[in-house]
Amino acid sequence: MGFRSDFIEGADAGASRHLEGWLSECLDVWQAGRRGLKLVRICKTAKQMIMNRRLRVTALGFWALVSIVLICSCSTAEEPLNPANCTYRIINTYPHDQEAFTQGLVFHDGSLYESTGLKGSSSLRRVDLETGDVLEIHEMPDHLFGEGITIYKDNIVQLTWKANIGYVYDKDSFQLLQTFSYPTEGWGITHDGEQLIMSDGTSILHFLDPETYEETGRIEVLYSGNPVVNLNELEYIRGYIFSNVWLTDNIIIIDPFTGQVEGWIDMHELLSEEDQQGNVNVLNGIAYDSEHDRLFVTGKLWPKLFEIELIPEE
Ligand SMILES: [Ca+2]
Repeated sequence: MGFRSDFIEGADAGASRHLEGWLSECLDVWQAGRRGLKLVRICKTAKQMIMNRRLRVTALGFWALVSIVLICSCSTAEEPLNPANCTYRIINTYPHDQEAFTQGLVFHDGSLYESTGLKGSSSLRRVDLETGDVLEIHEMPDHLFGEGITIYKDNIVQLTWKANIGYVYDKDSFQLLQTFSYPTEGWGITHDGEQLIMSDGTSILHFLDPETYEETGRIEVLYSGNPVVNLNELEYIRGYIFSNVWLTDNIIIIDPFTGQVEGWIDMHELLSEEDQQGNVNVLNGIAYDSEHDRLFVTGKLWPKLFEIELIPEE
């Protein structure tokens, strides 16, 4: 989580105040200019650390470190994600297997990966985005209910709903490599490059070590001070956690450091009335193509999968 760890302590108080002021100014300027989400988040986090008086190196050293990161960030600044309330525009529409009770969705190296649920029809799939064809499938034992997936390095991690077991597969062969256990229900999972992030159907998001699968921390997701429960499928996108909220047509945008909901996306009109036939179930499934900045969403037993562009509300 970048500067999440408390690795700095004991800085000179005066220097800290100066640094805090500078970082606040930096934060305001960059937020106003919307010129780099990474930069804003680095400043924000650094400021929080100073406010918490958890510094462990000198302010001078910290200043140098931040400066280096800022320079690097400036040279690779990506379009900032605006975590405000958003509407959306449909960019592309693709076929989706209407037998797929979507519980996890990931886009990786040009392919879509999907986890499906329901006992007796749970699976892990690699799917052709354009055609919706299933290219590879691992069918789970009938007693298991598949849930979220994420791809970390060469592995696919798949949760199960109430079995308290996670499955780790080779991402290419789908060969089962290992299992691990967790005490809660398993709903959604994603990662930020350093830690796995898992939902369990409550308002809590768990951070897991991606090697040991041990919990390293957790946050409660809050909106206006109130817990947001039923957090479901997850996707980490440019510094924020996107989450489906079960039984709603909303996706929320969560600050992974504070747990605060920074934005809502109302998608109740995404699937047309004519497509809402048969057993169509709720919106669930968010995947992000980081290479081409494409955002995909679908739902359980939906006939279509959509690429959408977010449009911040004025
Ligand atoms: Ca996802």
